[in-house]
Amino acid sequence: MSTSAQIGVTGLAVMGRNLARNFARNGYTVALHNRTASRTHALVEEFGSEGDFIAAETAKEFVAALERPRRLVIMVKAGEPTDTVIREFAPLLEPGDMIIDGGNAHFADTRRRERELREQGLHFVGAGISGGEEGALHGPSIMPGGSVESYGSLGPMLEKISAKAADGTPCVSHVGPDGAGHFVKMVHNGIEYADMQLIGEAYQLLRDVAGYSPAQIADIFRTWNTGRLDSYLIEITAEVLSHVDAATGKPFVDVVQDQAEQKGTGRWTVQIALDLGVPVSGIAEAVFARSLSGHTELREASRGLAGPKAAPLGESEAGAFADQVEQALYASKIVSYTQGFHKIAAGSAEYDWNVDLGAVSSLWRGGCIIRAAFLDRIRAAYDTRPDLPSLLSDATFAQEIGAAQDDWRAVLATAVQQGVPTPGFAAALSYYDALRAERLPAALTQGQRDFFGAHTYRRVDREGSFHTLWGGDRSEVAG
Ligand code: NBP
Repeated sequence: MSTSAQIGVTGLAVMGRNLARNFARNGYTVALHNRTASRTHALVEEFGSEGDFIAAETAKEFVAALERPRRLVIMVKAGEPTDTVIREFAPLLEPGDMIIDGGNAHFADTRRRERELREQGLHFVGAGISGGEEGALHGPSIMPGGSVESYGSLGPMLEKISAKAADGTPCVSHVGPDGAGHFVKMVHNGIEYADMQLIGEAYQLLRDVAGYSPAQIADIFRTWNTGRLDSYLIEITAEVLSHVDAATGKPFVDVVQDQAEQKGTGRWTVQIALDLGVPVSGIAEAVFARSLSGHTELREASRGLAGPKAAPLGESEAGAFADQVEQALYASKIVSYTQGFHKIAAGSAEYDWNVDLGAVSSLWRGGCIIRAAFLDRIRAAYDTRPDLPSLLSDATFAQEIGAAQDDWRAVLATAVQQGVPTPGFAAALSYYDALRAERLPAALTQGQRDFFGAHTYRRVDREGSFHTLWGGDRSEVAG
């Protein structure tokens, strides 16, 4: 068996197979392994001409085929299978070797695995990979964590196989130690949930309020895709909306069941945001909206509930309304990204990762599902001011969202009057209004807590904590 492979991939389902082909197409010799050997042989049979592959049937053969330091990519189902594979391979490796987990692992698992393998002298790189199977083959966006040393060896290879932004920059960089890469991938997916929900709300408003057909809405999205909303998700939305079902001749979107699932990374984004105390309300609404859509019996039982009797817009008003929806969508998108980047900053502070937010926006500019022209602007905002407290503190975004707010409010008012659910738009606007508010009702909340639980409160005019004797003479004492 040759020992000339610069990289090995174990786990050759859609993602692993395409990633292995991508490495080979870029001139690397790739060792291949899969639990079920037939997948390994099928890859070589079908795509062997694309580059140099070394097919291995056993873990021992696979490890023996790798040049040192070994670079071994795991692309198996996230969770227990990843631990099983690590247990199988780690004893066969030597200090300095690298295990790269390209699956959608929970960042806490990545932290644990990195710690355990570091004790054996091995580098463990939790690498978030986005772009689906097409991205894996033609260039994904890659978010590697792990040690700086491992990136020194692995980075140039990842840079070669990654997507490139419009300016030619590879969509990969070292995100930070241990679980930082998988954490950032998780937030990427949370933002993806929010982007998709906001686009869905825009679609439903254009359909139910403005009365446009799916084909007309596809054209509107195509127009939007030439402006500041230019992005992969807007582009594919137009494709999906203009697709006609061959069997019925109906718009494709009308023959698909309107139930979506929420799982894995979207849910984790919200769960961990709660742990960190970061308000990712737009992402949370997107996860809940998918969850609600799946409660078919509940929805069936609620069909008879009363709704408003507002008339839909006339043809002449529809065009102006579509322009307002574009403003609402863009403003809500700014808020989603504001929340997502806040969450990354909070994770980075909690785990001491020192994540460069500008670099994250840069590596999302190509290859991944949320790739968008918009990310160039986020990059510019962090380049101008790396310690930006929030994207909304950037002068350009503040100006844009300010300019959009009248239309944003008008769209939400119409949605409410016409009974069209818009949880993403509404959560985004509430977040914006809450951040800019002079006073929030949290003062009343503190009063209530002090009343029923003597939890104490702080005053605006003096240091210290205080308690009011609510059951007595209502005088104030030090808390
Ligand atoms: P799957 O997530 O469907 O996993 C299938 C692979 O896992 C097969 O190679 C299978 O081997 C292997 N496997 C399983 Br299942 N249990 C195993 C075990 N106990 N020991 C060894 N191997 C085991 O594959 P995928 O869709 O290609 O995704 C791979 C990873 O990439 C996942 O973590 C996924 O979340 C992530 N990801 C996927 C996408 C996407 O668009 N699909 C995008 C980004 C990230 P077998 O052939 O012997 O059954």
